[in-house]
Amino acid sequence: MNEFLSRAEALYQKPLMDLIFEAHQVHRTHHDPHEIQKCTLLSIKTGGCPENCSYCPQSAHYETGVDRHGLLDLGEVQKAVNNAKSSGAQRFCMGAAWRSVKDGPEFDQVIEMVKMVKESEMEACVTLGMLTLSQAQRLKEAGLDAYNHNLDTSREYYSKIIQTRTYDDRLDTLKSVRKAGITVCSGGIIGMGETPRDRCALLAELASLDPQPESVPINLLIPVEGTPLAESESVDPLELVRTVAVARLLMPQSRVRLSAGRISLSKEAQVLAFFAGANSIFLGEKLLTRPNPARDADEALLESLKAGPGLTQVSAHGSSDVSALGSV
Ligand code: SAM
Ligand code: DTB
Ligand code: SF4
Repeated sequence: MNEFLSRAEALYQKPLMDLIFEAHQVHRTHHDPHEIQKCTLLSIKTGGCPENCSYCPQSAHYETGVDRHGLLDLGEVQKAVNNAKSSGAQRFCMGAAWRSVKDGPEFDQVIEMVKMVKESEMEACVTLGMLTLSQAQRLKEAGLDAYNHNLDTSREYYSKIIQTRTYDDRLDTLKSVRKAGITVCSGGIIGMGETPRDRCALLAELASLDPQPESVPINLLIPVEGTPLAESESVDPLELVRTVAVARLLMPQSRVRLSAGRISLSKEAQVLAFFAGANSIFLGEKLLTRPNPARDADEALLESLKAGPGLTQVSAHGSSDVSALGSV
């Protein structure tokens, strides 16, 4: 852990150009720099959660105006799975606002949902709160590929954000997930008032998991009215880029997901985050309860990564044929 922490701190403080250059080189050695994984999110059980995570619109501790909804039925999930598949999603992630999984008919229904996702040949991921080893084993048998459970922030800052369960509870769940042979998806949030040192400590904590998480979601706080973090100061997008770059360097093989908060980022900031090592996003106009970029904005984002436009194109100022320039 300490070795990762000192590395993270040294990297985070580097001149930005050096940091992203280094991160991009490592990115290219381990990943196809042209490929961005497309994931879709579905909230299968919304609101009324007994935990008090200070950022979360779904916590029952705060008045946030989120409409509570019990577990979706299988027909509703099938529709969402079909839509995701036809829009080109590779991974389908389902989230439930639970403190922990309880054995019984609701968990049985989630098992059926996982099987549905697998039948449509997408990767299946769920995030259901805390989990025991036997529950993880049942999810694995149903075909689950990944379990998302975030550490969220540094061990030191965590108790300022959540008081209803501990950092070690989270690490225990990740242990069960790993032991059951499910891949680990774990990351955090930036913009909750943490220091750059907290960001480094979070990344060091994730990097010291052995093996390292296969997926690392980096969420930018979406401040939600009614939560204790509603008035949080927004983070400079370049701090997010730094965080992504350090994640890439500490965890060369992991997929780094630019998760919540893309809606507040320019196309250019997102492209810079991809250059620094992010290679996964959520598509679709809603995350769990909060908005995500519109479909046309994301199409434009992904299009902008492809080969450059032809040299003859119509600009706002009319036709500009570059091949004609030489003859002026
Ligand atoms: N209840 C489960 C749990 O906490 O493990 C799963 C759902 S929970 C909503 C999944 C993750 O969403 C959280 O760990 C947090 O990182 C992220 N999240 C929730 N609210 C957010 C917000 N307002 N801004 C950014 N990320 C948020
Ligand atoms: C993750 O790290 N981010 C996603 C996913 N894992 C489940 C969730 C983001 C939620 C944003 C707030 C909302 O939509 O309610
Ligand atoms: Fe509940 Fe998860 Fe929200 Fe925390 S983040 S309040 S556990 S839904």
